[in-house]
Amino acid sequence: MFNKILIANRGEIALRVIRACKELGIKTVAVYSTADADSMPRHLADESVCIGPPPPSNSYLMIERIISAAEICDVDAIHPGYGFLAENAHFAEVCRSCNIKFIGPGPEQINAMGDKVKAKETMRKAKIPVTPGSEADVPDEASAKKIAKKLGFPVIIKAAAGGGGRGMRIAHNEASLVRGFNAAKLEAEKAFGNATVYIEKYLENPRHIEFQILADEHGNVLHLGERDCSIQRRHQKLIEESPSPIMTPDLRKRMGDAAVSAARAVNYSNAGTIEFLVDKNRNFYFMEMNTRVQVEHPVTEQITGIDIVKQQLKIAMGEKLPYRQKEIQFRGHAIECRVNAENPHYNFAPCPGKVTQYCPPGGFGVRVDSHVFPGYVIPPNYDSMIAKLIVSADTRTQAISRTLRALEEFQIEGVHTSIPFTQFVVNSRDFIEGKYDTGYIENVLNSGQFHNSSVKA
Ligand code: MV4
Repeated sequence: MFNKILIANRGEIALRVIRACKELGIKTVAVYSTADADSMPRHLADESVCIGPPPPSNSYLMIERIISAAEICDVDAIHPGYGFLAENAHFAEVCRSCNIKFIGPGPEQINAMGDKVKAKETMRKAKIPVTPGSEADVPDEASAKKIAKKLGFPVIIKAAAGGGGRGMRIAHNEASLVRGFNAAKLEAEKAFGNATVYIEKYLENPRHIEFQILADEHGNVLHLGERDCSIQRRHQKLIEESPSPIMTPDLRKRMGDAAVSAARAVNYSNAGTIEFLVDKNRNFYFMEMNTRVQVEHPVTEQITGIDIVKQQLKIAMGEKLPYRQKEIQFRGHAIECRVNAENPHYNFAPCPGKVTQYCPPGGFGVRVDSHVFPGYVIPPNYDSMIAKLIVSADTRTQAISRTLRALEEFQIEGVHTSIPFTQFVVNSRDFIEGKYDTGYIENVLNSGQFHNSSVKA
């Protein structure tokens, strides 16, 4: 049993973890940078420790300071949230060596999934469909050409240490392949200190559908259904929903089984997400696994009634999952809209600063996860997400009406937000009909119907 844990994060997810701890009777320690001295997580935690100046590299990424705070406060465990150190195997290792439980999988599982080439290899061996492509690192231009010829253009070049879209290049012919291969290697070396790349057949405008899983330390693995995360701009998700408009009971069974096998293949424990690409013919391919709680986890909580963060804590305390797969029921429909402090009319430029007025929506089926309050100053140093609106209803149609109602109610003044753009998308015919893929937002912006200074006419 945990008496006290430290939350190595900030913003809404720090608050989300503190709330789960309070309900479980676990005391909390918030760590904060000087930019977050006047923040909700700091004030709601039982104790707080300043770990440095605003830049993440000098605060939320400083392993020694976080471990020092954990030792001084005598915590049993650390919850990393998402981002920052959440998928840092070295951090998980340091926690282990200091006898502090890392609330996540072990460094072995983080490593196994962090290297995307290794992860795909493991999945192939576990008979899970993976995107066709090179079965190992691609060492040089000559082998890149050979693999591309075999796959047929277009192909996509990805960084083995990447994920989330960084360091990717698409090639439609041999000339762009050679350029893309070298550019991807350089970018990967710079961004991840690892120039290893691999090549896949490029699927045109797939859907991004991911499965939430929960796995305990006793070998029990469950999936909590899918989230359709195809509505994204430059690899930043804007809207997530469950169920996916294209899901069928048969596809859910097959993808769910694959997701559970993926977790078992690496002896996983904790909450996790298996990401798939799904093509026009509903073929699905394993893409990567995220070994953390995700931003969009509330969508799944709303349709299953399961508190994923509490389950993470219980799993880390050594408890067994309290359900079997057949007991998991999916009820109704949930949609999450991320609210970012950015100007959608001006190339989505970040817009930090003081929130002079803040009045979130409410009512039946409306949940807002946010650390913002009137007078809060959004620091320029971190991600621009300031709130998540999660709406649930019996049907997708009702969830869309409720989302539009709630977005209309949401009053944020002092900074620009992504709300007007989200309203435009949720109101669009193709979204309403569930006809969208990962190219959707780009198409909406290129259509010129939403005024955006950066997009050429
Ligand atoms: C792909 C792909 C098409 N074919 N791989 C983007 C994020 C990174 N994790 C992998 N990504 C993609 N990989 C193949 N073989 C298209 C994407 C992709 C994408 C995937 C999910 C969500 C949004 C996306 C937007 C553009 C490209």
